[in-house]
Amino acid sequence: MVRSARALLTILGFAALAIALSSCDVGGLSPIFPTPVSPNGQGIYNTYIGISVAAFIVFVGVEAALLWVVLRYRRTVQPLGYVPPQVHGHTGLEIGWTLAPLALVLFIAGYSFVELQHDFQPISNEQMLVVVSGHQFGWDYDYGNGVVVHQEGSLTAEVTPFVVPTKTLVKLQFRGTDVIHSWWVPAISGKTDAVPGYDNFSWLKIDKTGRWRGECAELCGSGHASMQIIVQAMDQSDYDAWVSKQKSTSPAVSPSASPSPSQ
Ligand SMILES: [Cu+2]
Repeated sequence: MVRSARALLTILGFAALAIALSSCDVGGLSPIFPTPVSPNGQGIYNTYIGISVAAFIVFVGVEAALLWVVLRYRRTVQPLGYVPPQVHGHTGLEIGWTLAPLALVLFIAGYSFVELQHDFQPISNEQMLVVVSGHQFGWDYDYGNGVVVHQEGSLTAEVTPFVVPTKTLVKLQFRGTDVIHSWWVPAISGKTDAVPGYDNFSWLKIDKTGRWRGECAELCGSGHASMQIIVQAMDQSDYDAWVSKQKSTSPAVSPSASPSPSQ
């Protein structure tokens, strides 16, 4: 009776936790992995799913073995004074349960390492380079053609999007101007640290138009929460129009040739 009450309480507890988690929306990023839109985001997604499946199989196997031993060999079904077979020091078992987890962990390490090399090395076949600088508190995107996007904004304010053309391999070069920040847009790429004095690299290639959210993933000071990120992918023609609009409105690119009207 006590046992079934305990089991019921456990089930109710898990159910409450599941309901609480499913309804929690604090306005941040979704706790569920978004649909990847860049090949590196897809690679990270596949790695995540692959490791999760292996972890789930191990979890179910271990729990099943545990339950089987607990139920099959429980004291009430054994004769009085029963002592189970002793396997302490069994060489085969010792080697088996050392090597199997080791092999699994080494496989996960190797698989992840290859994926990370693919995502965070400076590529050389890019069609476009953008230098992304993190500062307290915002991001600057330097396109190298005079266009610089300043991105600052909180969850409640409008965030200026970092605009990229679709179907274009964009190399991203990250740097920090004060402290360490981390550029993270889950649907596009993994977290990439923007470090003062040291450049990190990633890339993106988005085939469809749309907007994706991200945020700074490294606690960098009191305005950390305002380092929201929006990446917007536009068709090439829309992108070209956007670039010329930026150039015409940016004082750094086209300084006014006419004298100032005010003296
Ligand atoms: Cu930051």
